[in-house]
Amino acid sequence: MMFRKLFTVGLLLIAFSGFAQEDLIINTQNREQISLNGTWHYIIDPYETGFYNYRYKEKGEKDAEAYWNNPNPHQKTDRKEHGYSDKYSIEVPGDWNSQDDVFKYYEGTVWYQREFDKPELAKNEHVFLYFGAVNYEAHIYLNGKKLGMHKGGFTPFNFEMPSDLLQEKGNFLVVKVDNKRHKDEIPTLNTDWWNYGGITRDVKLVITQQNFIQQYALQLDQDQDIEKSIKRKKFKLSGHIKLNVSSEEKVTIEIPEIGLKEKIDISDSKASFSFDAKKIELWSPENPKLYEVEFTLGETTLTDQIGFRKVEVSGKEVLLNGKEIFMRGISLHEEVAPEIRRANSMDDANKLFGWVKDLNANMVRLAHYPHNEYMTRAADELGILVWSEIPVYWTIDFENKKVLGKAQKQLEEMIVRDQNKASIIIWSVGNETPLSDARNDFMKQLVMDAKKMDSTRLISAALEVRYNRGTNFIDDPLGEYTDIVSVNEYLGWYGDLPGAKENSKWETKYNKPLFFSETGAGAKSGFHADKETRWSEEFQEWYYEETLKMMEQMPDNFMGLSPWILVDFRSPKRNNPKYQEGWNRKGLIDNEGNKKKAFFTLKKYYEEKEKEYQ
Ligand code: GCB
Repeated sequence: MMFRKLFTVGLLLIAFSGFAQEDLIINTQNREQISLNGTWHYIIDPYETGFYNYRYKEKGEKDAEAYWNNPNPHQKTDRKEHGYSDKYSIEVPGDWNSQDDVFKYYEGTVWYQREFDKPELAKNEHVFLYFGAVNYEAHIYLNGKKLGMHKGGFTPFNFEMPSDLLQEKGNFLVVKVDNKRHKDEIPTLNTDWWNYGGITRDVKLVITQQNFIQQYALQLDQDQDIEKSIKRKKFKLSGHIKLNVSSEEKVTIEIPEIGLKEKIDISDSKASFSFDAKKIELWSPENPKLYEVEFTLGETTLTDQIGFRKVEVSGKEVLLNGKEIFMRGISLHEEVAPEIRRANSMDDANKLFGWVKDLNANMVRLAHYPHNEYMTRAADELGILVWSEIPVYWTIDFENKKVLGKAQKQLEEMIVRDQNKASIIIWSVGNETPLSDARNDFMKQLVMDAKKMDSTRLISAALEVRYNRGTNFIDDPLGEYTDIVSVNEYLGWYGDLPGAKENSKWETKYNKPLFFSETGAGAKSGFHADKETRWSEEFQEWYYEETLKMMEQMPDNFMGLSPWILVDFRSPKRNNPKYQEGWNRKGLIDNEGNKKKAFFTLKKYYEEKEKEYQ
């Protein structure tokens, strides 16, 4: 096959050594693994009795009444005040709220426990314990020893299981999970979504060689003129690789389908590279082509399914593979509304994306936190463009430097996990954060961090509109730094009626692509009345009609929208006893899966838009 090596090897400069998520193992789906999903035991511990002694100090490691220690009594005189039992069982993955009524409104500590046998290991093999996500704070113990802790409810983490700690049989694994909200965490105390607690995503043992490929990125090089590359049928790929231990090695990257084979020299555990590739079929919503890519180190080959595409801003337009796109988007939460639980499987992803396809959308805003990896894998396969976000939402403690560190860590975990997903074209660093100097600095820093970490995607944030006497001003200072300017717009729901949209004017300070990251109105499915009656399907339909008309009169940099929201979702803030009952009703689909009238209004608009941009 024809390919030419332009440049290989170079020390990868890690820009974020201060908070780098260097240990995260990516693409666990395609690695040797043993699932620890299934039935675990639990203890509800609102007073954190298993963690603190009666003087409220963290218990000593060997304390018999620390809940990480196996409490089975040995003698009849033993005093035991805790224990794990089949009577108190819970499924993993899964939020606890949906599994038993005692958990419905619970926020606090729950201890999870299960046993497992040591996997059969060949010489030099290592075992890592991997969590897809735990909301919010997790402390992990194996056979009475602490492996570590992690904060952040929507991103993955892993710890190595030291071989001298692993027993042949009955390893006693305990996770302390705490979903209490705090002012100085991300998100903070106040959100408009349900604070589902628990081990919400897959848990697995990942078996590796002593030295293995831990992270990598492989993508179309951002610096090429994509139209020229397409014409010449010659593309430049680039990326980086990181091994888990520092060593001089060679990694081979192969894409058998196009006969590509490249050897990368690794020095000091890292390498960055670039090389040419021919015959690449680019990934797009119309043709979500994924290639089987093989990364080989020594005797071990790790495969991945990777699509290649280029997204960029050119003046007021967003180009995908050199062509202007219009984002026919929809926002969604990671929730299976009919079962009132967090989504956590490929089936769940397919169900949600089935509705997205039905709406004739080509893009999703995964609000307001990184969704599980099934979602981004499914988006890659189905050809759905993705906006992925960290939960820097509303009134974060912007003055606090430590809080910035927490946001940066979540940002990095999100990017590292999903940097090879072609579907993700936008990283968002937050939503509706209130203006102040501290906030501006904080948010600007996140934008800069995201850009440094990943130059192959657009960076944005959902900003607010300043409405004054009939004019909508887009002038949030953060807009200067983001690649596209995105705003949430609710005229006609929060303030005034939908008819007010007709004469409203728009003024934007920025000559960049303009995206509406939210717009929407509530409706109780099945409630019909005249269009001015709030909560009726007709009101919501009217809101959408007016909104879409208004969108057509936008400045020419308007390039898409992701209305709020695909499905009604649980929120503790929504307490109208007749129409809400604990649900945010802005869904186009209700919590039982029924489509409301506005679904069809937006669908029709998207059908027209699709034709217009063909
Ligand atoms: C917003 C928020 C979103 C809320 C929505 C609403 O602007 O970004 O999280 O759920 O409004 O329904 O008010």
